[in-house]
Amino acid sequence: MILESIRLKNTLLLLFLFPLFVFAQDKPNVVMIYVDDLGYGDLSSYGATKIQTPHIDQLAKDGIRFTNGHSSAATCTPSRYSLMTGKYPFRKSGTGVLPGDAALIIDQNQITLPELFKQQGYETAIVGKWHLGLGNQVEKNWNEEIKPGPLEVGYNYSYIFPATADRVPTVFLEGHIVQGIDPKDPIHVSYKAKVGNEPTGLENPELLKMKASLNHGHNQTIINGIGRIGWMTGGVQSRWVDEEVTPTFTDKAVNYIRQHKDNPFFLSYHATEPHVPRMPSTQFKGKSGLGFRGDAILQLDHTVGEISKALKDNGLYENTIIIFTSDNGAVLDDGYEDGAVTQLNGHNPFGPFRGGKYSSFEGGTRVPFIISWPKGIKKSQESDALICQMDLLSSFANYFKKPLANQSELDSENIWNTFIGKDKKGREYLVKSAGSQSITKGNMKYILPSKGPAISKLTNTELGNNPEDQLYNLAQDPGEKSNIAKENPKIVAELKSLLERIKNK
Ligand code: NG6
Ligand code: CA
Repeated sequence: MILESIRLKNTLLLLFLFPLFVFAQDKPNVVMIYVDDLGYGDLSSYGATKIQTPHIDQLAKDGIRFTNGHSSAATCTPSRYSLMTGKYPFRKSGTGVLPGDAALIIDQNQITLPELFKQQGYETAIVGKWHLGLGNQVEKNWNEEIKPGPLEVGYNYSYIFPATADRVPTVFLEGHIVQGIDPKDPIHVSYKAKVGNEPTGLENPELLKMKASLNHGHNQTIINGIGRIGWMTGGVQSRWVDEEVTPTFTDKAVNYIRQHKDNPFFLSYHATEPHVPRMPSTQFKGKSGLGFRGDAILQLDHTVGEISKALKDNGLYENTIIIFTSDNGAVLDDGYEDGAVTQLNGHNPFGPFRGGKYSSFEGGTRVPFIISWPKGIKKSQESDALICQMDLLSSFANYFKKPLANQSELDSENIWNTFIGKDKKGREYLVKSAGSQSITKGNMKYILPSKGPAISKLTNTELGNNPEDQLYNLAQDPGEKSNIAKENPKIVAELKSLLERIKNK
């Protein structure tokens, strides 16, 4: 009798726990590998022949490779803003490339991609580049807690650097705290005027281990032999050594996976490669034969391999969704003499597209976009559906069956079935922000007239600016060589008014 009642109790307990157990196990982990300035043609899975990226290519073999995937903008901050909030960057002013001392630009009361996962019981973390601002104002004390930041907009854990690797302060923050702060050597940062009396690239070029390109402005405080944008003094113990940045981030990501293997997690790994300054670790220096930019891509591929391995070693790979994409297209000379131009060796980072980072042409925003999920996506698929990174927010909300309260304000669309390869159709249209805005609908792409320069003198990029309307048929002319606006006034008018409507939504 007693025995039976214990048995019954156990059965009831099991019945009660079973659904929880199954559900917890079933939730896929998500690893978002968001990289910096990687071009459409930079991966062997996207046609590169002068460089091999086997670990990233493996993700495509284990899932789906998109050929019409986009960031919402051709630079970092606005693309990241969209990824986080599901909104076009032009909905908010101040979403252009931020200086290293900028305040947080994400409204804490709105849903974000990591917040969505948090609401579903996930552990959420970001490791890597941030570039969305920190604190409530520009003037801040880097030697005390700095907030709001990633922890206030959806992440439970963060290990980041504030802006870009070429901007001061060149420090890591774990949560709210700069690592290695020392009250005897406080950090000061300014983007207005020199602080302290440390050497700058402008005054002491003989101290540089990598020269800055002419006129780019990477000639302020020298850290680790590299001139930066912005001035910094103090915090010697906090400063990174560029060669160690990626090994540090990789370790953090791998440890995070190990430590969270029993709970569903959303991990954003925001790599710094191949953004400038390209200063790979000794293991990769000189390895690609394409200069430091190529070496940085090999280093990135290695990290992706380490992340995949950590997932496999912990039995998580099958049920982890890995999303791999880049915040904008490729650029060669973005501020330093690092061999990107002189040792290009026939490598084509732009693939079949015109323009690159900063450009309204496809090279600005059409980027590698791969999703692997062995348990949920058929292997080795390819899709030419029009998709954008900002769609991840509404798509995951749909996957969790949690429609977003503010969906009507968002530009993010639910294209979940497209992301997992069940639907070959993506968005109907997409607006992209670069120098001048463009809209793509079906095969047709319209670029608004703009008086800006046709070519950036600094980076030698075709920016896509033209005082006339531009219309391209991307199916026939992916390289946007022949402007067919004059012959197609009706399509131009239609796309122009659609663009206006979206902007005034
Ligand atoms: C530009 C920098 C460039 C890079 C970029 C940001 C100059 C002339 N160029 O202003 O080197 O830092 O900003 O890149 O200062 S992004 O990928 O983070 O948007
Ligand atoms: Ca970038």
